[in-house]
Amino acid sequence: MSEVSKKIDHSLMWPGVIVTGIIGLLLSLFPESGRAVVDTLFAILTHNFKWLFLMFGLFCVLFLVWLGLSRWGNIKLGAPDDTPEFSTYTWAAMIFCAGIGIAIVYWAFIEPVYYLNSGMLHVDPDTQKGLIGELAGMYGQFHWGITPWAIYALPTFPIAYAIHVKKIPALRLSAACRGIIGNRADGPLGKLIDIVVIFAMIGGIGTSLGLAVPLGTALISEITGLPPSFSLQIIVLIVWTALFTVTVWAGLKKGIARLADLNTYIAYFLLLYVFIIGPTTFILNNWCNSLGLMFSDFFKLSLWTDPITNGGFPEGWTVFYWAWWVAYAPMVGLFVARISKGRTIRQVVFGELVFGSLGCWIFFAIWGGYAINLQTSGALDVYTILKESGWSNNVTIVAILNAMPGGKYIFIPVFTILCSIFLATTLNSAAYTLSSQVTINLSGDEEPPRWNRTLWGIILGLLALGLLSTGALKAVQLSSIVVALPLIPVLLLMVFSLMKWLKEDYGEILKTNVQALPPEKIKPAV
Ligand code: NM2
Repeated sequence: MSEVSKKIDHSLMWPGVIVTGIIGLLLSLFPESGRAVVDTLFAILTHNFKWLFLMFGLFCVLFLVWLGLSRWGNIKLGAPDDTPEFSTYTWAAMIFCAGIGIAIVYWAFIEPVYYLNSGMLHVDPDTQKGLIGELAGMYGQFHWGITPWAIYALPTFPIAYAIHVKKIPALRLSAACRGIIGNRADGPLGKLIDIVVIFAMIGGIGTSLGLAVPLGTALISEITGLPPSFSLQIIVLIVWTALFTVTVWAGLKKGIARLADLNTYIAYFLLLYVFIIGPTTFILNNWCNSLGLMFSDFFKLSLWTDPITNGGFPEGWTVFYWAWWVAYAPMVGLFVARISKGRTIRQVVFGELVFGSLGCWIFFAIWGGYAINLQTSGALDVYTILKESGWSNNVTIVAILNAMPGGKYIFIPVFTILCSIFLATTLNSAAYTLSSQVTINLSGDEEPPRWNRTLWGIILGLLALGLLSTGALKAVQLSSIVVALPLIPVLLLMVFSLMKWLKEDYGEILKTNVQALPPEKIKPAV
């Protein structure tokens, strides 16, 4: 099919484009009132729904572990003779790279520094220094481990089952709800579901861009000596968006893929760098300890709402993170479903939970461990830097990086390249997924029209501009929280749909033959 003849589903595309454009513009024009609205909305949503986000996160873990271990785990995502397309290593690496970008680079260094003084779990940072230091390591492993990966994994199964077993030719989430909503997937209900998904993607990416641009600016200003002003942020954003737009326009899909590969090597290098310059032993001891604390307190951490003192920790961290992963879950789910044909449900459940968590844990163990050690060993008072810079994450990250041997001339420049490539690849896959969502009847290997991809890139840039204008981290966080809330019922609907399909297709077979292969012929869903 040629590019021109591909049709855009306007009723899906315009709500997202227009609303995002308007929000981006309003926030840039009225940053002061924008900040006030953001504060109120943030407080209302997180306070009223923190229980929901936390329970949903835990539900994802429990459901998937049950699914993977149960007899349903034997079911293959595909036809009986389908085999996996990729080796397990490549597959795991692809899953990790699809789900992880600039965010981990950003938070791994700075997140534990906040924890060192946060009063989390009512521990007093002044009198219980040892415990708070240990918890700082633990929380990183918790917030970037099993639960987030379970949130990512949840939509993978209904989508994979819909496309590989039911052979539904639509790469949309409404299609994966068919088990329950049937042909209403083609009507207004299906449309509503897909619009919710599009907003979720936009909101999640807004958070990523809102964090990445100031960090990129701080790094560039450190290298060039230019002051990290708002105008420099805008320049960075414009240059990044322009670079990205040109790449998309020129159709350099291969180029982006190669950049993504290169980035994994850069990340290995930077992880090894810190691991070797050390404190190597502390990093290992602290990691081991953090995992122990996390596993032992897993349920408590998962459900801690701080209902009496309402100190804001669960809202500002756990709830925000869960929402952000929820917002990205459809995008990652669509991707992982596509690359997992021929694997069993069990393999995909545990592959995603184990490899995904392990990847994130290593970043936090090494970079986070390094930052904790700076503080607890007295080498650098990172917390005071954070406080005195007016809670500027970026100033603090740069200070942490500068404290390393070779920080200024080796680590920071390479780190800047890492951030830029991460940003370009995230933006690229986001624009790509968004435009394939609004293109009608796009099959697995077709490209959505490039004007459409470019338009999404620009709209996302505009949203980032608006979020940055408010200058508030809360605005950036809210972007994910608002969109994640309506997505939760959609994800649950998909789960019910999956279970209904599994029971219909395999319920009888699995009663007599636990190691069942897929039935020769599964009733088509449409
Ligand atoms: N998550 C992993 O910006 C990014 O790195 C994209 C963000 C959901 C926090 C993923």
